[in-house]
Amino acid sequence: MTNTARPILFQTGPIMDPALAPALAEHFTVLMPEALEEGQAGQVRGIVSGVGREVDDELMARFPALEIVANFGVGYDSVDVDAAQRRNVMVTHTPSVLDEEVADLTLGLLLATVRRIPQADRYVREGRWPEGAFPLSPSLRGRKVGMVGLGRIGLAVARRLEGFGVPVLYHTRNRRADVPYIWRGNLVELAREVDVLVVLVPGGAQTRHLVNADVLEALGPQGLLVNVARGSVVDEVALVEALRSGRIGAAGLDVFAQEPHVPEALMSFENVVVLPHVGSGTFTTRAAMGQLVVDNLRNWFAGRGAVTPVPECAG
Ligand code: NAP
Ligand code: 8YV
Repeated sequence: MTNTARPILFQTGPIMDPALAPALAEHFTVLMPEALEEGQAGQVRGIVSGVGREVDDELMARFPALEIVANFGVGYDSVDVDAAQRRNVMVTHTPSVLDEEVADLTLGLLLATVRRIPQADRYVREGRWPEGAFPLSPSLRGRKVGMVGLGRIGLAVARRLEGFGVPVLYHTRNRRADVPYIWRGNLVELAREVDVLVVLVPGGAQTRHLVNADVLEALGPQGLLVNVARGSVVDEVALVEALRSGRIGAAGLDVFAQEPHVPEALMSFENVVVLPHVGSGTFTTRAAMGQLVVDNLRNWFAGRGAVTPVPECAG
């Protein structure tokens, strides 16, 4: 039978949505790591987690009454879903509500990288304009874009790219029958064929270093890499080397392997634009994500099941 008492949740750390804490506090007792007292672990029925904070078997083992892990974010690579399933624990995430926002940011990052917008801004602020005009930049005109991943967000990016008048190709494991874009089953072949790679696949073991030295080599000296997925998807050492040797032209990065640490080497390149993982980072979209976390937890504890379970836990 469902326990209807005010459920106790463990939150793995701070989450960047001002509305989330009060919304959770309305329905649940939320314990932060520093507030968890001896003897309370046995009462914890849910975990609220966020990107970059591991929810592994060891953490779940601390909470014998655990029923659900609600992840604030669509990407749930920091949650050990296999371990959760072995423990009969539901895992939820926040798909769809952030697609358009992340797609906007992706286009912004792409344009910022190819047209060197942050560099031009620095040029003006540093008072260098009177010395002469800002150097000319590469162009998006006449170039092809290869999507690495064409799911919810990738598709929203591809649709925007149609408006920019550039051909779109994509690489996924499964060819989609419902899109007009050309599919390539081999990522190196795709990289050879396009000028820009936009990475939007999930993180985790399956995609670790999917974008490796061979892919970067194939992208070529005029090629541009945009990564909004997870830092783990790109071999950062290979990326630094490709930039150092001019084997690729530029990179725009919203995500990194060891966030919030960004390798000094990456920041030393003038042709690299770095962002602090802000793909979904607006008031409205973070609030929508927070609301979905709350809805998942409320539905679950009311005995109505999860609203947006991760695919492994659905059905
Ligand atoms: P999604 O709808 O599940 O789409 C994932 C896409 O990746 C699918 O097209 C899938 O196609 C493809 N894919 C999965 N594994 C692959 C592999 N091994 N090789 C090639 N393609 C693969 O996910 P989404 O909602 O678009 O989100 C994508 C990711 O973006 C999230 O998981 C998250 O990590 C990241 N994200 C980042 C931010 C940010 O702030 N920077 C915000 C939101 C999301 P197949 O299954 O056919 O391979
Ligand atoms: C994060 C994200 O959730 O949804 C994802 O997978 O990467 C982002 O939306 C956000 O940065 C909060 O950590």
